[in-house]
Amino acid sequence: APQTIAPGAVLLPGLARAWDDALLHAVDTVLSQSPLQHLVTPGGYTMSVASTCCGPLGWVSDAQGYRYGALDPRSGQPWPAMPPVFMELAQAAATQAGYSGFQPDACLINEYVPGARLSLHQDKDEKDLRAPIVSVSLGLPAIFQFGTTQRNGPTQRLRLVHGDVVVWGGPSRLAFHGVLPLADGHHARVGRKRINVTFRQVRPKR
Ligand code: MD3
Ligand code: FE
Repeated sequence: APQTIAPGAVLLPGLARAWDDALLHAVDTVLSQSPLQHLVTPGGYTMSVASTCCGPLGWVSDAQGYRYGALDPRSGQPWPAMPPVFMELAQAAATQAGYSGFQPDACLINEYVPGARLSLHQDKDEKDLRAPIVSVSLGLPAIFQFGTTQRNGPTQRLRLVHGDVVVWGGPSRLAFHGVLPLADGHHARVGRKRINVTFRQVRPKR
């Protein structure tokens, strides 16, 4: 059953578990076209998380800064298509969380190996901040940290396991969030890693 974890943020425990085979195949299809890479931040730090994208828009980072763009800068080609199973799960999750009409145009795939982490940040480069972000966790469990719209506000921790889906909308959409260093372990379907897939609506809808 859906669980509200913060204003506008809804955890759908295990929703993606029934789809995991199809999701993991879809991840492999995307990675075969646009492999994972460790992005370098505009400040010159190489991220411990490896990432790639699919769908009309992808997340690009270089000396110019961060932005969404239609082309994978490595190939000069459009990002791989969003696999249908991704779109179906993202829309089902948004609907179950009470956000109708979710039309994601960007999908980020993040891979965490043991020790990888994501420091506290806000996602605010999407034009339509009324749309939620849908996140799907696969593989090893992670401790997710989230706070308020103020960097130094109070934070909560949430353990996310294989198949969990969280829909972050409303007042939680601009909350600071991050992932603590991944603990070592082995997952029967995914191996020694965690895969997180996020769906975003970047272009304003009309
Ligand atoms: C809460 N990824 O890619 S997903 C990211 O587990 C990112 O890989 C994390 O943060 C991960 O930007 C967390 C959950 C998530 C994504 C976006 C959010 C939570 C969010 C935006 C606002 C509030
Ligand atoms: Fe984020």
